[in-house]
Amino acid sequence: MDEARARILIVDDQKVNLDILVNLLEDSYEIAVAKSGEAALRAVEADMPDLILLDVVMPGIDGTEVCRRLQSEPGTRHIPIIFITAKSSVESEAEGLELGAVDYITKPFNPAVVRARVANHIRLKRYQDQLEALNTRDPLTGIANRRRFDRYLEHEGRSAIRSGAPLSLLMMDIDYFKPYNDNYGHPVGDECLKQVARALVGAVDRSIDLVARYGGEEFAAVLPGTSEAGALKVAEAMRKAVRALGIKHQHSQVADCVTISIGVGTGVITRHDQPMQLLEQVDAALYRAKAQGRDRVVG
Ligand code: GH3
Ligand code: MG
Ligand code: MG
Ligand code: MG
Repeated sequence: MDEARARILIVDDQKVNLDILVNLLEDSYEIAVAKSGEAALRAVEADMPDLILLDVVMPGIDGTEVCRRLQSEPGTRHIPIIFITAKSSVESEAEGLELGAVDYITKPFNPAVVRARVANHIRLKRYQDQLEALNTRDPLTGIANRRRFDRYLEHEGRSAIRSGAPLSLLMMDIDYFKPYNDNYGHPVGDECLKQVARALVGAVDRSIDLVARYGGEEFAAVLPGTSEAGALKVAEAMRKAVRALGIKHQHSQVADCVTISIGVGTGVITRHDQPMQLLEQVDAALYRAKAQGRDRVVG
């Protein structure tokens, strides 16, 4: 959630209830509505809201079940849910909160109280998003950090086991970066890292491909559902993109500009420890790329 208006999904099977809440909140938020539990789950998948106002009693998948399903998925667990319902018993309220809802509002409600509670939860959601960004983004380059890479690799490893699709990994390392730093200075080195990061991210075109700063002047990428031939192509595009930056490097022994070496590996994943083994294999390929002269891709 950025500075743009927060997005709220309102779920209720009765149009009159939806209309009241939409009227109450549409001046301050981007509103989406769903008239059933099924429609709510589809709406969340299509466009992740910042907050959900969820009716409990609905035919089909009811609010309790919607909450349970969203809470059980890592991708949707963080979306705050406020139950808004005519079920006013303390037992229902306790059940809703125990399911993980952040709040429980009973009908008939006071409009000012609903607005205030929604505003509070949206504020908390913004803090949560900021914390998540701090936790998963590299502060220098702005791209994913190692924590995010490790998490994504584990996640994609699990889905590769289910799908049987190949998983490819890349490891990139800037050539002769120590002499670059030593000669041009650390701030210029930092600027170089930013430009290289941007070039690497620009070389992948699918949103499921993740490029991360793995550490120092090393980067890594997860390419789900990608064959070895596809991964070699992406790696070559990255190598060329970094060369095309034309960052002057008079102390490199391989070119007069900044270059990178890349290790590539592809595996069909059948066990949970395989992605980490694949990463070690890719690291070994990177070392071969260095030994064979740098500025190259080795699979
Ligand atoms: P090779 O071609 O074998 O990769 O040689 P290299 O000089 O790149 O390898 P080495 O691992 O010895 O050097 C990595 C250098 O990266 C060391 C350090 O000065 C630099 N470095 C690591 N992190 C940062 C950073 O955040 N900012 C800057 N400016 N430099 C960094
Ligand atoms: Mg209802
Ligand atoms: Mg290195
Ligand atoms: Mg290096």
